Amino acid sequence: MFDVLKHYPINFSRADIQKFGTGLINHTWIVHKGQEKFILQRVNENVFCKPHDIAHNIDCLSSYFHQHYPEYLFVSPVVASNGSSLVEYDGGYYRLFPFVAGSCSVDVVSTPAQAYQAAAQFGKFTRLLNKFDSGKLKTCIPDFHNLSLRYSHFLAALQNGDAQRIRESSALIEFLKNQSGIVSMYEQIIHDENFRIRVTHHDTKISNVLFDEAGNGLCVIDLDTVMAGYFISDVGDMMRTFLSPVSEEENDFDRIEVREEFYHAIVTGYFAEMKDVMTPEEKDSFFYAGLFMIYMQAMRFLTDHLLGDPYYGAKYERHNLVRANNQVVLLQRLLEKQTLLQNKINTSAYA
Ligand code: GN1
Ligand code: MG
Repeated sequence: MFDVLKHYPINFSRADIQKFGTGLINHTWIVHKGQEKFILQRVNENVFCKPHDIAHNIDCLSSYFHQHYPEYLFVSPVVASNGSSLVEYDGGYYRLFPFVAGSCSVDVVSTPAQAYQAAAQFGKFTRLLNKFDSGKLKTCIPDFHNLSLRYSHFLAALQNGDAQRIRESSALIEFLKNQSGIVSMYEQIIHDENFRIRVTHHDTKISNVLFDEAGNGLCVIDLDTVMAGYFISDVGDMMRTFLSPVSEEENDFDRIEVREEFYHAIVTGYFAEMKDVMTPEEKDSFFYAGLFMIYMQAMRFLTDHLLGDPYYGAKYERHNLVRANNQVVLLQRLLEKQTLLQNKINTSAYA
C-alpha cells in the first residue's frame, strides 16, 4: 500500500489501490478498503504552488455550507492524523476523500439529461454561495482564466517558441489571432460591474459531478480550482466539454459537432438554478461563454505545443497541436450555430 495512507487514522493495511480518472493535472487513485472506498489525490505542485490554499478554501466553503445549507452534500476531505486535510509525504501533498456511497460519476456526457443535471449542479453550487464573500477564497492558480494574459502568453510563444512548430501551426495561429475579438469582449466584461464576481468552480467537466443511481445530480466535486471568477468560466467549460460527441483528444475532426439538444440542456439546467440571480448583462453573454472557454483552451494547447509541451506534456508527437486544432474546429462549429443557439438562450433567460 502507499505509505502516505499511514498518515490517516484509518487502517489501510489491506487496501487495494488503483489509478483513477482522466485528469491531466493531479494524480488520482481509488482506494478500496473492504466495502469502503476512498479517493486519494496528489496535488500537482507545479500548478498549485500553495496546496495549503486549496485546503483553506475547502475549509471555508465547508463551514459555510454546514452553517447555511446543512442538507447540501459537501464532500470534505478526510482529516489526517496531523489534524489537517493535507498530508505532506515524500515531497508531495496528498488528500483523501470518502467515496460517497451510492454515487457514481461519468467520464463522457452521453445524454442531454446528464448535461442538464450537471449544469444544474454547477449552477446550484454558485447560487448557494451567492452571499458568500468570494474575497475569502485564496486564488489557488493566479490568472487561471485571465484571457488577456493567456493571449499575451500565446503572442510571447510566437516569439520564443520552437521555430519549426510555429511554421507548421501557421493556419491555427492566424485563426486565433483573427478571433482576438473574443479577448476584447473579455476585457469589457471584467470592467463591467454588471458582471458579478462569483464563486466559480473553474473545472466543470462531467466527471466532476456526482450522480445518484437514478441519474440525478447530487453535488459537484474537485474543488481545487474554486475561486472568485465569472460565470462564463463554468458555463463555457460545460459547452466546451459537453457539446461535442467527441472529446478534445479526437484527431478525426469531422467527428466534432455541436449537438443542439445538449446545448439546450446546459441552458435550461444552468438557468433553472441561476436565472434569478443573474444580471441581464450576464444572461446576454451566455453564448459568449462557450467562445471564451473554447478559444482559451485552443490557445493554451497551442501555446504549450509551441513551447515544447511544458505544461500538459505530450503522449505522442504533436499531441497538443492536435488538441489545439480540435478546439479550433469546435469553436468554428459553435460559431456556425450562433443564431439558432442564441434563440434557445433568449427563450430560457427571460421566460
Ligand atoms: C486541465 O486536470 P484536468 O484535466 O481536470 C486544466 C484545465 C483544462 C483541462 C483540459 C489546473 O484539467 O484548465 O481545461 O486540463 N486544469 C488546470 O483538458 O490547468
Ligand atoms: Mg480539475
